[in-house]
Amino acid sequence: MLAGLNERHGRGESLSFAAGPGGLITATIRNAAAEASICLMGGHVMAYQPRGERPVLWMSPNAVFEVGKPIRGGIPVCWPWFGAHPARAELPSHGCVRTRMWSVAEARALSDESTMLRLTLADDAETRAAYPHAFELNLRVVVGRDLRVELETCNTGSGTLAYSAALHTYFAVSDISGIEVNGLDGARYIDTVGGASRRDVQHGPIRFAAETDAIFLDTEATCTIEDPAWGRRIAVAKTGSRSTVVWNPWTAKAARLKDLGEAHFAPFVCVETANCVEDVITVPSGSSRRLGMRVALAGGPDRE
Ligand code: TA6
Repeated sequence: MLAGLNERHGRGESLSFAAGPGGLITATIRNAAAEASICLMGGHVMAYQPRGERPVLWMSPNAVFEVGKPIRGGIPVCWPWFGAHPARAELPSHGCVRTRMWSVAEARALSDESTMLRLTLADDAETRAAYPHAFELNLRVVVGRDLRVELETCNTGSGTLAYSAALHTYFAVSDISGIEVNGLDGARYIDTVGGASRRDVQHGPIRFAAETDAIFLDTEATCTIEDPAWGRRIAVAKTGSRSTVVWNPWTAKAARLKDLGEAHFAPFVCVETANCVEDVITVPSGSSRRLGMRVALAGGPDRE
């Protein structure tokens, strides 16, 4: 399989496929602007690092790399539900596609500084048992000076699709207690810490001093992660998304997550480009919708 993938879609040094962590087939992209790795399981962007910069995405040192198990870090693709399934507790959290093997549909060097990989996943008996609809998902990843990720949902069935989705991105930061997230001032949100569902409105930047798990609704805002200790700002712009989820487990929840651990809650923050809760998406038969994110580094407060 690997030989076939490299024959059909390999692009020399700039894009190759190999067995990655846990033997999972992983695409490695290297171009003049950046490096990235993408696991075919889950269509999961695991790493992204512009040349001369620190890594932008974070991966848990205790992440599990096994077929059928979600990967703790990078950009998990949550679809067609977000969080716990609304009616069936036995189904996995965050949908049924982040642990499935996706196929490589297209690979292209757009320039010597930009490489595109498109992965795809269609419904099968397993997905239909959890979500009884026909669909085709396309995940387009463009790796360059910035990172663009777009999840396209195509309704290939006869009925209307209704789904929630998220690009559940783990961003690498110096220390969660020293950063802030801007862009959501005035946005309505649901505080879901401890299973709550308390609604409120955000005032000013989001700072972190405890478990934070907030679903911001009806917002198309670009968020920025200000990291003065690293002198950098990560801008997360989005298209086709009306929800943004901001999450850090802090100590107690991190300790309960075997693939995370109490010692590792500080170096990341999740800012997730999503459509969930009342921002659920409906797609008529034969139509499609796209959820997109563009991640770019800019100078932080201390850098030009
Ligand atoms: O995005 C926030 C959240 O829904 C949290 O409640 C937490 O459960 C996190 O996702 C991670 O979920 P996972 O199923 O990947 O452990």
